[in-house]
Amino acid sequence: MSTPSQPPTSRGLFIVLEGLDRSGKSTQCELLIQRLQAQGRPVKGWKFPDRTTSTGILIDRYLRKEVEIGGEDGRAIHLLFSANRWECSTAIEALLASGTSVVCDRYAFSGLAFSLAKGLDASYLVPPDKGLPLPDLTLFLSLSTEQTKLRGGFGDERYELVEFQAIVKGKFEWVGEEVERVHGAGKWKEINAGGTVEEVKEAMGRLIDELASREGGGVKAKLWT
Ligand code: FDM
Ligand code: MG
Repeated sequence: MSTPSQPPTSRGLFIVLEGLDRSGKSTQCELLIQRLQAQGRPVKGWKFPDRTTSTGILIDRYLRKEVEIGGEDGRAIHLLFSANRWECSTAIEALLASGTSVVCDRYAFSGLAFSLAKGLDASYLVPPDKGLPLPDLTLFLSLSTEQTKLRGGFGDERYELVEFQAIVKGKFEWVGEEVERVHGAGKWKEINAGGTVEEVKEAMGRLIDELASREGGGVKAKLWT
């Protein structure tokens, strides 16, 4: 007699939140994690740059302006941010395969938008991230430059300048179009982050529930391929 077969574990959902500083990403990541948990899905939060890994420790020092990495030329630091993702990619892939969903605060799209804003070319920037786990959905929390200014409270880290953030915002628009061109229209959704915490949470929740009802589990695919 054969043993009853286990139902196959459905793959976890890989959800990324992107947006400018002060857009409420971290709060909304937390709320999304709570929502998925309440639905009985195992879920883990992640954050890029992951400042806890070997490359992340160096990136953290770079962002806090304690060290220079390549100076004005942004190529070395771009590769380091990408390496930081690769360093974590096996662990993320294992979580997803085991049925745990991952909610990630920033990913390769920040890498692309920020480095594009420094004037580097996409043909240089995209290849290092090619083959990373592809998110099932990326939510872009969009906030006008004016609203960003009103929220204020930028810290002292590198890139935390209103003028630079405005350039990054424009680059994110291009990145979103590129995601849709390469991976299809459903993979990138813009959310108006100008509402209250509750409103943004509800708008995101609707999209996630829709994704979950469509996919059940996530779909294994690779970024930019
Ligand atoms: N950033 C983040 C990059 O420039 N490239 C990347 O690949 C990633 C993931 O690092 F200004 C930038 C974006 C932000 C800074 O991010 C640190 P947090 O979310 O403030 O830790
Ligand atoms: Mg920051």
